[in-house]
Amino acid sequence: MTGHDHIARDEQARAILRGNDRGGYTVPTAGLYPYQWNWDSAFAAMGFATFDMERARTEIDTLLAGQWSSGMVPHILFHGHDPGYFPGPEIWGRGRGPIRSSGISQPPVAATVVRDIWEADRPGGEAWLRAQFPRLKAWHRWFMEWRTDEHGAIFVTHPWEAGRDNCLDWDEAMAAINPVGVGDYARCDTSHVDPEMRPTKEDYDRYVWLVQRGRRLGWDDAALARDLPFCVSDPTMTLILLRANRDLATLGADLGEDISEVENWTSRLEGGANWLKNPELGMFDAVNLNSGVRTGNLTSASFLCWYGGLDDDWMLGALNTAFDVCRYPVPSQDATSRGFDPKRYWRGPTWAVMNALIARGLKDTNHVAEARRLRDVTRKLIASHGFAEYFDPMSGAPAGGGTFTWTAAVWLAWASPSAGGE
Ligand code: 2M8
Repeated sequence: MTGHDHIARDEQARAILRGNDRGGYTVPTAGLYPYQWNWDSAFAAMGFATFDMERARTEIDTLLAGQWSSGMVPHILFHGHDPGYFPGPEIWGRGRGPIRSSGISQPPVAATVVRDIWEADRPGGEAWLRAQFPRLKAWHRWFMEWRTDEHGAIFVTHPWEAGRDNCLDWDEAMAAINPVGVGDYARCDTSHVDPEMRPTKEDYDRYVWLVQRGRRLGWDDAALARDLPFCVSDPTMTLILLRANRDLATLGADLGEDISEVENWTSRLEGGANWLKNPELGMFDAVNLNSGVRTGNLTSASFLCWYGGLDDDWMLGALNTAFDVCRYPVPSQDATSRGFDPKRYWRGPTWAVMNALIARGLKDTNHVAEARRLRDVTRKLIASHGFAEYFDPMSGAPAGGGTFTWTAAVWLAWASPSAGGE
């Protein structure tokens, strides 16, 4: 990118955020995802914070307003009804929160973004932070209560919970589910996007079957926990919560709160994160708790180790390999592996949003050159191929939805030359 080309891109990115703004919350992209998604919203706030701090604070406030009394913050908030998305509120059921929602959560990026927003504008944000802190703490407590395995790693009970819907990490656990009685349903995603870029019908049968089961049990955590047909410890959740929890402790200390409980969670999560390192193969991978099998997949979530504060030489070598093999790393699935599919969603494509998290971790653990390299390649990717949902790691071809909120947000906050920083 030369000269002032990025100024036009910045303007486009801001226009995407404004265009996807539905009044207090931002949709990931019009059509394909017409509601408020949890971690997308945290990234939207990060993007808004570069030009409209008040709007950034509102985004977080609206997200956390959907919190259930258990502390869980749902992965989708259905503020209205849009027949263009499946499965919508009528499939998830009434749920247990003040706003109609899904019954599962998503990666808790929010506390980290709240810390960024707070540190960028303390005078304007104190009352807001005081309101968000107890909500964030209750949400983290819910993870520790209902989603922590015996080692301290966070497990997911539905592939949608980790946000990496159809990644190879779920294959074994998904194959063990027999989606009996799932019935007929009509998907909407494949009318918005090329089916080659989306999960398969076999995947969707199981996604829907798991939702039907949760609804039948009234989304009651205790009832659900008695037998979890899908239960996989996951590096995305574990490493993101680990970092978010440290950020929550910093926020609590700033507010003069007692943070001992939060610090205990951090120690537990550190144990879990270390346990996710595959002792034979070297990467951080997922573990199917129902079979005890480690998945052995090197995914973009593996590279979140630095984001979680864990330094790792093996992973640094793997990052260099990803740069050698792909024009636009980091692929969501190791591009040298048999299961790699450069177009299909979380089974190969590069996601700018994951790159932003990976680079942030690299920078914080003093791998400044690698962080810069990843930023530069992501800058080139977005500058040449636009604000797509995800990209082919070999050619850079855009895939999935367009005018995507989180891609625009990470451009503004990190990848654009205007974002500054290293
Ligand atoms: C994708 O997931 C949704 C279900 O939650 C879907 O495919 O319908 C994932 O990429 C997820 O991580 C993301 O939050 C969501 C909205 O961008 O889309």
